[in-house]
Amino acid sequence: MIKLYGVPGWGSTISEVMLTLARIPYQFINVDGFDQPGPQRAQLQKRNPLCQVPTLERENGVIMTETAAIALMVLDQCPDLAPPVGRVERQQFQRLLIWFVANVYPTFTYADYPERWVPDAPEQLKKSCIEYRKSLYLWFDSQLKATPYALGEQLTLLDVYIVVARTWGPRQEWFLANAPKFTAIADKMCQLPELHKVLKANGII
Ligand SMILES: N[C@@H](CCC(=O)N[C@@H](CS)C(=O)NCC(=O)O)C(=O)O
Repeated sequence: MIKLYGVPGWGSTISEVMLTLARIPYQFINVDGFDQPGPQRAQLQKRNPLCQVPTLERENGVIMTETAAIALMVLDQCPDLAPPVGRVERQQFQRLLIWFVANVYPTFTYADYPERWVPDAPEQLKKSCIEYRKSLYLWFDSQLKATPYALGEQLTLLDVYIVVARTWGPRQEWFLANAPKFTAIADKMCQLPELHKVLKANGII
């Protein structure tokens, strides 16, 4: 079985929800506290030098990191979780998947640990990353269909980012006031019975 190293509610939730949708079994290994020196960090760093969650270890010992790569791995087994080849929605799926991890995710890398990057002005870096992230989310929301999912009637792995990231900064109230489609998609995902257990375990519902 896949071993999934993570922390409830953190980025590992994205991979947990993806695996759950694809009905791929996994064993969750809680590495809470991994961002400080200690045994949890050592356990993770051996597998992923970036020391980030999610980090997956496959049955054959192969390590998988990066939520977008994990999405592609899941799609190999469950292609229905993306729009079909040849549909215009597929390009939008590919674009927004990579766009999110290339642009939004790094704002957390810098804003969550600003003292690592700018020890003399951590608060300034944190503030500017959070403002930049808001501007990214405004554009992202404009790209979503929300009928009822991000790309239309079919649930895709893009929707997984939305339901998880809605609980992170700038937080639910900001999304409600500024990103109505993002909010509607997250609400819809929260209602899916097949996601109840995993979303609850991660403090999302
Ligand atoms: N590009 C990675 C980002 C993963 C990531 O930044 N995870 C955060 C938790 S939500 C983390 O592990 N942060 C600790 C750190 O960057 O030191 C992905 O898409 O999986």
